[in-house]
Amino acid sequence: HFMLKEIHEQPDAVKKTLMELQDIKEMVENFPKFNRICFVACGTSYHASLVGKYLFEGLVGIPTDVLLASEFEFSAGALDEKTLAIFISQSGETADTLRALRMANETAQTLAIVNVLGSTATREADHVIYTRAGPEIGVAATKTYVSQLTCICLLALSMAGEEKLLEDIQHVPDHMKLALEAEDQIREIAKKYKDAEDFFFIGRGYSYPTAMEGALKLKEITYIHGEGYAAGELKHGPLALIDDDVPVVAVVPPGDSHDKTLGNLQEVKARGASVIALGSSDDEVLKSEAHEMIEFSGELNEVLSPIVYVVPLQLLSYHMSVERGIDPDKPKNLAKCVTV
Ligand code: F1P
Repeated sequence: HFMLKEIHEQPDAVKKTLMELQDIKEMVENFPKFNRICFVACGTSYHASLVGKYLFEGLVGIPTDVLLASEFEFSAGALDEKTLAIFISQSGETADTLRALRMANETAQTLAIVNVLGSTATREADHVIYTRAGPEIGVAATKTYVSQLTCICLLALSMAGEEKLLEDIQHVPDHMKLALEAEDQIREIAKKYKDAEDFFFIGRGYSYPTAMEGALKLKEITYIHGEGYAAGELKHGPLALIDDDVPVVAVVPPGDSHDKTLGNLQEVKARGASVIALGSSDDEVLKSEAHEMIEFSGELNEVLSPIVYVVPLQLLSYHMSVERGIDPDKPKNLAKCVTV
């Protein structure tokens, strides 16, 4: 399958994206002082944008909105020349994204982060960064997502002058290779849970968009209902849906969000849920709480963790899709590029 091939190409895709660093630094040097960032995107590209909000508000200190392109005309508010509107799109041809880009071009500075060379968004935006993941054939986005995340990190870290994290990000492809080694374990997990009708994916902070992307991948190629939820929101209603038939995938890297997510994990376990946890191989407490534990190096900074932690979630959906007799390269009702 193209999808599996592209999942395995991800360390190389990120390596290519990392080569954009010098160009991004030069672009940033010539930027005026922006007082607002506004990300606009659809689908998987929207989840990459959500990570951007944590980076720009947490590290650069610029107020940042993230808008679904289809909602842009209703909720963008006032954009002016001090706003940088960032359009994230694999194809650069998604109709909703292009419509929003054209509206933003009237007032704001626009930047398109796109994979397909010469696509419409790259011709119409004021600034362009290419993700350089190579052509993506799989309908469900995988390697272009991690390349988008890498681009957004390079941009935010350059604007924030975070030199240490810019060094750390060079090691991300190695962390991704290690994550891919969990494939046999993930195939077994996929076999075990393939008949579940509902899944929850939970995380906090940088891991919340990862939870949403895990749920979207599941919906796209297995047709199983998956909810991506901020772990702290569970107690505001959705806990009522958790019982022993609902597996909960918990994204729990070491860092600021760790202890609180662990608390939420205990809440879902108390309702009988099976917990599939993603966390550090040093995390003995998490291991003792989880029914299944997918392990990562503890050295990885939480800020960079979204690029790596999504990998086993893509593999999980892929293998569940195959186990259910579905062709993950031909998902029903999903086109590679949505031009309407
Ligand atoms: C956005 C998107 C993809 C998804 C599918 C449909 O596309 O939602 O994330 O995988 O292909 O379109 P794009 O604007 O990033 O090209």
